[in-house]
Amino acid sequence: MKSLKVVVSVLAIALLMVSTIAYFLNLPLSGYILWFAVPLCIIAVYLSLKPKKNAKITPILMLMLAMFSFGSVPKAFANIYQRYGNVGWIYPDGEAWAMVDTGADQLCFKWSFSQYIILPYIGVWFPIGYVEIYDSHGTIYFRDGKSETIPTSEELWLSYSGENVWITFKIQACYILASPVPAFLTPEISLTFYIGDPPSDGGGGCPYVYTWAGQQYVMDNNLLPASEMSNGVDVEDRYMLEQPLFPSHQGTAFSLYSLQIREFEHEHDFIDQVKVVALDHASDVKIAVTPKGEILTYRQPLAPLSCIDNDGTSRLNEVVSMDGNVSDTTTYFEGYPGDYLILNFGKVDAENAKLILRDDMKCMEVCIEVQVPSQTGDWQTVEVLNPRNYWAIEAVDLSEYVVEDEDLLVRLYWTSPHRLDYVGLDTTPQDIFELHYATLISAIHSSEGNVRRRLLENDQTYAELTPGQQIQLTFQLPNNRNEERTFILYTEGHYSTIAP
Ligand SMILES: [Ca+2]
Ligand SMILES: [Ca+2]
Ligand SMILES: [Ca+2]
Repeated sequence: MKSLKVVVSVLAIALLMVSTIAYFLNLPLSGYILWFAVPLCIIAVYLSLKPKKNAKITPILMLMLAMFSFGSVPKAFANIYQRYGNVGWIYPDGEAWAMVDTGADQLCFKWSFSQYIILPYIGVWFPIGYVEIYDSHGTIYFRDGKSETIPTSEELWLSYSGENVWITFKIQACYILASPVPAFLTPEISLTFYIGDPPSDGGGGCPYVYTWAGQQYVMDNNLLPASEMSNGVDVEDRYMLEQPLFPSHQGTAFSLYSLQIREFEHEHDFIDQVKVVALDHASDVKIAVTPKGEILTYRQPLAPLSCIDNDGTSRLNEVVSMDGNVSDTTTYFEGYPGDYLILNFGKVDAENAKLILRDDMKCMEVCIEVQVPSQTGDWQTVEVLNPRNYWAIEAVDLSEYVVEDEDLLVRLYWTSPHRLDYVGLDTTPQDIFELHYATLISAIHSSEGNVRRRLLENDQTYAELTPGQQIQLTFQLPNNRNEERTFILYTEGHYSTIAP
């Protein structure tokens, strides 16, 4: 026992010395060496205290160290829509500041921390932190404190171009005294920007859903679009997630999934109920949901034979493929109130006729009306679509409007501005899929704590969001045993504009 203590102590001291020398000579890997030295130190302290009465203190010290290491993480958020902006965060004795200038295609990240030496503790300072800059497509810049020394102050400039992305600047600089007691810890500082234009909804806000994409949350789309016309009455929303949603925790039989609902500005959201449904299916089957909540499967929709707008111009090229790029007007059709498209799908010799569309641009008024010819030779509206801010796929079941030996004609009528990227008709029979209702495990509101109970039932007991607030939802689902998993988010509630 005594020899073990000697070996551990000698090894710990030796590693500490090597690491100290490496640190002050600015050699790499001093952080890695300390990863081994610190636990050895703790074990050595424990072994030497064990025969004495104060041995019980050691586990408490270890627990304290662990608690400090996993302490809460302050974050600064910024939703910067203009072409230039900055956000800063100051922590006692530490400072981080970030700036995005899309005009000059430049990012700047600046930080400074002071180094402390607290006597009488003897030890070394070592950085276990990191600096990271990532956008919603991947990492732009990364430095790891374990393999190099992170400077205590730096001004970093990077060239960058791109729009409509989130950029997060993160720094964690932990200078820990290599004794069982942490002397100085700077919690992670995170600064997040949104680069791009504000959502094109005429100045109003609305709740947005974010999905956990493995590394960070990514913005998916706005929720409850029909609330714009509901005058404060609850509406239902069924949204097939467009962005990837990865498990935040993968178990052997069950997995956890995490979503966030955020409100940026102007609106006061009242969310009565949220549910997530997972649909597991083969990879050659696709899923879409109708505004009424019917789940339709499709495979290869047929393009219309013709697609003529109200000026008599063919718009087939714009709507024949899912390639909508907002900065390329040849990839979509943009309609304004009173505009329409008449689609001819020819004779449909099948029991199913599922119209699959992809559209965007949320608006304050009633939206795209889907119409078929009526008995009187007029057009009758069979469904109303409420497009969202970003491209989303929707479906309308037209099976009952198919007339044998007659061309299937569909008119899409615009009552407010929207873009249409794609429209096609799928006539395949319904495919099989496995449906799972997810269990809501928790719903953590950014200022009110767990609001899960309020979101379970449609009972007019709401979780409310005001600008700057968010709710983090965690759902549990059995693991997917099929090839693909599609998620539908159901929300029920409404939002109203806060008077400026
Ligand atoms: Ca409720
Ligand atoms: Ca298109
Ligand atoms: Ca309700």
